[in-house]
Amino acid sequence: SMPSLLPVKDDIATIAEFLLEATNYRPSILVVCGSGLGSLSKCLENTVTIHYDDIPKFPKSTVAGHAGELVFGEIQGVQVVCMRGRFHTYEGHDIRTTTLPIRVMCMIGVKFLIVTNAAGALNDSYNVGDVMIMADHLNMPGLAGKHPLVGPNDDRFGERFTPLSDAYDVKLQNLAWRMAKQHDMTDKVRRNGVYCFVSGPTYETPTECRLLRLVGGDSVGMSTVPEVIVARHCGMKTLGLSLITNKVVMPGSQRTAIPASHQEVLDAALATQAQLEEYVRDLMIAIGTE
Ligand code: CYT
Repeated sequence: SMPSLLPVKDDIATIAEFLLEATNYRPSILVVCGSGLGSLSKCLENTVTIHYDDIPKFPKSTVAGHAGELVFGEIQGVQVVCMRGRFHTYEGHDIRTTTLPIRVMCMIGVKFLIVTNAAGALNDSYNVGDVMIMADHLNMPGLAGKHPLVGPNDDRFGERFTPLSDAYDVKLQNLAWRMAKQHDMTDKVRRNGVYCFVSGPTYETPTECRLLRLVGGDSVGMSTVPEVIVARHCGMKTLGLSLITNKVVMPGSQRTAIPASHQEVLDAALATQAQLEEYVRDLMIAIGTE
């Protein structure tokens, strides 16, 4: 292969080395906690918490509802690391920065990504509190070149061209559906969902929502897709879950509809938290022991 143009020890390697020193955990699963979903780490035992501020070269998180820490721990012998707080491009981070933690976790041996987000429903049959199993995505900024893999390929992680037809692992989607049955959640877990990634920080206009719906979008949010792309580039298997926190406003309904707000998003997350914690805990166990 071509000699690497990158320095031998970059920020990713520096952070990975720091984390390998800071804990004996060697997690196989990374859980990225979306807005208001930091409690997904609550099920972990014997935890080691490391604040982003205390990690050399780690980006800084700026959004309310995002704590800004890594929680390492275990559940029934499965080692897991949770990111409580993620990085978004709308905070002003470079898109490569938003996905840097994924590569760090790849370097320390993580094989599975469970990525969660708070999202608006484009699909009118979805309700607030539903959990959408991601089957595909639409990367609006990515189609215009705002994409985390633009630039020289980093051969440490993967190849130049990454297929995304299998971005969301079918076995993990099926597992998530079986788990929904076990948890009596089939009325609120939605299969085969398409998540649309938009840049934010504004919520979408009614016409933008109609555009996304017309091409098959079921939910819309401001995260997740860059992380999934970088996870697939380095070969992680990915399960994506969207918590539906609001119904978007479509053209014609502005007079009666309530505009989206961050408080509404956090309130909806809070209302579903307890059930989602148990659901994701059992997914961690199932994925880690398979
Ligand atoms: N809601 C959300 N758009 C929405 O309507 N949580 C993200 C983006």
